[in-house]
Amino acid sequence: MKSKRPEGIERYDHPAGGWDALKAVVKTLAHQQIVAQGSKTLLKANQPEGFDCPGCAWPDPKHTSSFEFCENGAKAITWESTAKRTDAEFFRQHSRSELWTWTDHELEDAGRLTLPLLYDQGSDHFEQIAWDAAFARIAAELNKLDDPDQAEFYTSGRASNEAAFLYQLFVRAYGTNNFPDCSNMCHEATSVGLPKSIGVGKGTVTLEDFDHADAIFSFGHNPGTNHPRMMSTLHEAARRGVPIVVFNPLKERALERFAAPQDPIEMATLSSTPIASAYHQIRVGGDLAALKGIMKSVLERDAAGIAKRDEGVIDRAFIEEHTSGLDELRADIEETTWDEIVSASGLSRRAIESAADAYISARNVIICYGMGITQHAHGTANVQQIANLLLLRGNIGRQGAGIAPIRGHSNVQGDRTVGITEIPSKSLLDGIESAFGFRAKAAKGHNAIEAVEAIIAGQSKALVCLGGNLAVAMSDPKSTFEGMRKLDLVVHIATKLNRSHLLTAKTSLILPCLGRTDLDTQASGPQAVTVEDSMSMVHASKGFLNPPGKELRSEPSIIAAMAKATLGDRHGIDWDGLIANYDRIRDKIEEVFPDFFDFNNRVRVPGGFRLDVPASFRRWKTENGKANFLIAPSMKEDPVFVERSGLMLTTIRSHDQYNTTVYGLDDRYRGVFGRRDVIFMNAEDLARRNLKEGDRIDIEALLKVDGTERLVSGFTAVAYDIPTGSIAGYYPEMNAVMSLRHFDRQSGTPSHKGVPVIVTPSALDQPRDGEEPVI
Ligand SMILES: Nc1nc2c(c(=O)[nH]1)N[C@H]1C(S)=C(S)[C@@H](COP(=O)(O)OP(=O)(O)OC[C@H]3O[C@@H](n4cnc5c(=O)[nH]c(N)nc54)[C@H](O)[C@@H]3O)O[C@H]1N2
Ligand SMILES: Nc1nc2c(c(=O)[nH]1)N[C@H]1C(S)=C(S)[C@@H](COP(=O)(O)OP(=O)(O)OC[C@H]3O[C@@H](n4cnc5c(=O)[nH]c(N)nc54)[C@H](O)[C@@H]3O)O[C@H]1N2
Ligand SMILES: [Mo]
Repeated sequence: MKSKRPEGIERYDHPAGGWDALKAVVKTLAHQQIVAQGSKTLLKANQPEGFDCPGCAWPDPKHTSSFEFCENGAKAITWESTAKRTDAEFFRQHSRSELWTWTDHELEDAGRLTLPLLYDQGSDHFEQIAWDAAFARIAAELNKLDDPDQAEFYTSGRASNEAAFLYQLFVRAYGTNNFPDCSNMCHEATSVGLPKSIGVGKGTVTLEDFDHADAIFSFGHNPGTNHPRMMSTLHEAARRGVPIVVFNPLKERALERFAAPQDPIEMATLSSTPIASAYHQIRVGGDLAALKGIMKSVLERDAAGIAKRDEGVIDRAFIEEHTSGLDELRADIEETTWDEIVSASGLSRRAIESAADAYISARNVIICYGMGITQHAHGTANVQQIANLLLLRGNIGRQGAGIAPIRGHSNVQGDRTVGITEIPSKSLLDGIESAFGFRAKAAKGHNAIEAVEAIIAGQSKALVCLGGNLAVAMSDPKSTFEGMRKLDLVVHIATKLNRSHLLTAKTSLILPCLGRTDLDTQASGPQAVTVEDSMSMVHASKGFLNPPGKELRSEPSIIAAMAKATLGDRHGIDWDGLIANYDRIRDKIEEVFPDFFDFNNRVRVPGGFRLDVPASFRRWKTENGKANFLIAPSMKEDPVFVERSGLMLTTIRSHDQYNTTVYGLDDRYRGVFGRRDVIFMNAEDLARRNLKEGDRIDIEALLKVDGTERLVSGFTAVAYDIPTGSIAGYYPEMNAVMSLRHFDRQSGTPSHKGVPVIVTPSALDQPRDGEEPVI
């Protein structure tokens, strides 16, 4: 007899996409009370004359003429263009303490923020404050600090280039480089790893390159959920017969098969297209080993070829002319045994050799990767091994080949390009000096982990957040929350209410801003902003919906007003002039960053323009002027872990969330409905612990980095197709088992995808003294 599955856990056999995706959109529109104005918005997303969808950073095809359907893009847009509002009455009714008891979903679902708010400790309520009074308050608090380095300025990756540029200008003029950024928790391993390998911290491919690829490799990203427009590209490639080789511990449905909602035949016949030609269910954290294994196989075959006097399989001419370090890499790979590779990756030698075959057989190869690669203690090393593998066959800097880090937030790459960085380069400081006449500080500031640690230690006293939900996105909410409550000043510029806003300090303000879909009108008329996608294309985005209220202001205008109030006429920057017409901000961006030459004209061409990525043209901006093969120190994510009988936890996004924004409680493709309190485990791992599916379990961090116990209790075990030794749970719920000290030492990226844990029957269900056991 088939055993009953836990509540809300079902088999989901449909392909990704298809009618279920269309149905999900209709449901979202209804839930957000979207009226005609809002539903038309969907048609303007990612059109040459429309706005940039805030859903992801996947590029738009050059000649978009038809609406590209994307379920999760639709969710992101309707979530922002909702008819729901939080107004003065809302905050009169609900105290801060009451709101704290709401779920993350309920907080954001209350609707768009419409008023500038100041928290009143006496009444425990947020109350409306006039904009000028808010700015005066912020200025007074910031100017009161002994040192500008006692303030932290966080950026989440939705901010436009214009907003981010003004923000970094304000913060540098104020006097610090403390720029914690969501990118520090995301693709920092790319930004730090690739410059040493290929001289630029960005991907080298364009969307057109996918049309010329002969094989595509995908490591650790889930496009069906997190960058669904990429599915059009993969769907097309699969239909052309291009092998798509996937490395992922979970069988993500969209990487298995996909029905394109744009394809009338697939929709009418309920058919779908297989996507992956080979699916390697790697152990969590096993990528370094798999990559070394593929390279080992490539080098072995090359040696065999040379012995037989053929030309081998690596690109000798390219390696000779363009690279350095192959001998060292070869020695490292030769030292790594197949036994080690097989045990660390969880894949058989044959499986790895078959991937090497696919790699060698293809003339042009693109490797795509996401958080499954970067959010590891060896995130930077992972990224560099991907670059090594590509370099072996000259797969960087020519058509149809290259490295494709799939970015997260829609403008996370742009924010970094226009100056959000805690480590300013000399050229950035020179640029600011020539455009604005002051020399900004050069000393390194704080990244995200360092900022939170400084807040917890009481060294930093003020926190300004340009969007995001830092406290919930970060590891170790217990310490993070406690730290933030001790601040003197906290300011959130935001569209929707979230838990970070409720961590009130001595002075706490929430400032409501316009989103991507909203019309932004300044003195010279309606304004457009610009963004940069994952493939370095910069284009304009113009909202057109009536803003949710009269009081809302644009992000650039809020930043400019904060700067003006704080700095007075220090440095003589004409903040009002810059805001009156965003073309003036773009002129200044161009002055600081010459790569944006002729910015205002080039961005008016539909589709925009591509920033220079020297490695795409085999210009290597590294210290030695070459592309470098780099060695990874070790394959073991965490040596302590290997010696004990723990499990490696990875944290993943459900289909119904955008980072800390929880749209709903379903994760359709994984067969989870109406809940998030589950842990995916291999049946053998359950049995070994005398557990069965449906049991309640506790998950505890194995590494007590600072002697602290970190655990979450009462989650439900779900038997799932995942390698033994690996388990998965949802972000952000699982952040409570993570220590702030567990991160990639090279890039500072938290190890969100490699947390050693132990799983035990839940203490909540254990009989206490004198109690009957719960059956
Ligand atoms: N709808 C939606 N879109 C989004 C987001 C969202 O939350 N919702 N977030 C945005 C942001 S900021 C980002 S950064 C991106 C994130 O996009 P992704 O990079 O796709 O992020 P994750 O969901 O964290 O999933 C990573 C994938 O890696 C796999 N994985 C986990 N551990 C490992 C491992 O050790 N090795 C390998 N090879 N794979 C592993 C997981 O099974 C999962 O399929 O998406 C962006 N777009
Ligand atoms: N365990 C674990 N932790 C993770 C991750 C993981 O995979 N696992 N992923 C990490 C990653 S990749 C990232 S990028 C971070 C995300 O960290 P953040 O970027 O800080 O978090 P978000 O959830 O994207 O922020 C959501 C909030 O942004 C605000 N917002 C939305 N749109 C706008 C806008 O247009 N303007 C402004 N000003 N505010 C807006 C809303 O108030 C909303 O509540 O989390 C990281 N944390
Ligand atoms: Mo991200």
